[in-house]
Amino acid sequence: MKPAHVSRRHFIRATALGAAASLTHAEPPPPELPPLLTPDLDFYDVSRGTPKPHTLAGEALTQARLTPETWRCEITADAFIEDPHTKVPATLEKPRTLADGNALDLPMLMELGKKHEVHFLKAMQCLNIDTPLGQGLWSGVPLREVLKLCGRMSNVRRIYFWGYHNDDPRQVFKSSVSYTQCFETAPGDLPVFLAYRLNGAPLSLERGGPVRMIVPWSHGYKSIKWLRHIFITNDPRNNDTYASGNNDPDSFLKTAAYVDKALDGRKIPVGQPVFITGQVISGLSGVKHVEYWLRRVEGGPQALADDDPELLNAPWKPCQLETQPQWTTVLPKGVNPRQVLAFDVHNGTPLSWPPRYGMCSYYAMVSDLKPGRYEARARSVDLNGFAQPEPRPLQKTGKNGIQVRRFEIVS
Ligand SMILES: Nc1nc2c(c(=O)[nH]1)N[C@H]1C(S)=C(S)[C@@H](COP(=O)(O)O)O[C@H]1N2
Ligand SMILES: [Mo]
Repeated sequence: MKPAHVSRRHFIRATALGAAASLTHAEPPPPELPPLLTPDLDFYDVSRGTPKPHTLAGEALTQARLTPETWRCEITADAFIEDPHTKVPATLEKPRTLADGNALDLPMLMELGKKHEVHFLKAMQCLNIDTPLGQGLWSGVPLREVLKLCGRMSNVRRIYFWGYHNDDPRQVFKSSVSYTQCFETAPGDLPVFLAYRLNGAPLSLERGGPVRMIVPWSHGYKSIKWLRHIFITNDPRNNDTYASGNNDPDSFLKTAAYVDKALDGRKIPVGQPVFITGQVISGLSGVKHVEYWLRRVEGGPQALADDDPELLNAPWKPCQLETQPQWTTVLPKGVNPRQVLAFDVHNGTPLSWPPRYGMCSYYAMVSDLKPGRYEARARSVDLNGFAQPEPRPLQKTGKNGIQVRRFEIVS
């Protein structure tokens, strides 16, 4: 996408809104939208463990090696074989262990960052929670560069990793990627990386600092916080913590529109416009547009399945996507938009909008509603033309059901 095209589109959009506003002078400006970069501590926190690792302090925190000075990550190889899954074990020329005093530490990782640092704008989304957790600019070093510190390796088919878990094996939260996903990133595509900064500042303890894994294309469960062990194995099986929860542990982020809860239960005086707002995540299949549907209802709430003919044949209307910002003013100082993965290296704007595996806000304004009860729904349509939640028959690869908010117009 060329910059001239982007700015022209924005110009048209702004003018169209402006013209509408001047015709009916009572119309309010577009609603205030949340920031594109969620502040670190405003993320919705999804952490297991008792106590939660980020509540540790003082001596306990140091013991857990969760301060920048004490952080260490071991890198070892799986010495076991298990017929028929593995016939020869994985090997690593130079494992990195606490016992040998050569485990990966923060200065080593930052040193690698001088040459290999990557930045990625990622929406964090739990596979099992129907609201985005936040979006940030994550910075760090690709996992493949870190593994190169261990010399020659052989018979590796999967890379497991896990975080601090109160030294209680039952609390371990672990995940994995395949050898190919780790090492064979297409040029300009998205590598798995060890993140040490979020929005330009050191990663907070709550977000998984000092160092967390980021798997750009996946739901949050792959992005292990308080990273402390990387384990290469010749076992091709996925042993993610989420695999045991009946999820698809190799799924991708889903294209999905979420509707803000603020509309729920509101009583809006007749004559006042209604804003439907929310956020849309661009998953594997991208976003073509977001659309909404208002349904007038009598009495109490009634469920409507996502494949109900009434819903499928409803008069869905287009929403506006938030316009792109001036990226240089939004990104942290020192991060050039042209260096951000999935941004155009020439003009510094995302290759798609919203960026792939990122999100932006959308909104629609409705006026002239008659008094009564209403249901507001929104859904995304992906670049294949599939309306949410298609094409999946099940939700175990990530929530993207159609959300509903109920409000009333009162006279
Ligand atoms: N060590 C560890 N990493 C973890 C988790 C955890 O409980 N422990 N939760 C995971 C899940 S299920 C999600 S959705 C994300 C949430 O990230 P956030 O708390 O930064 O929003 O972290 C992931 N990483
Ligand atoms: Mo999650």
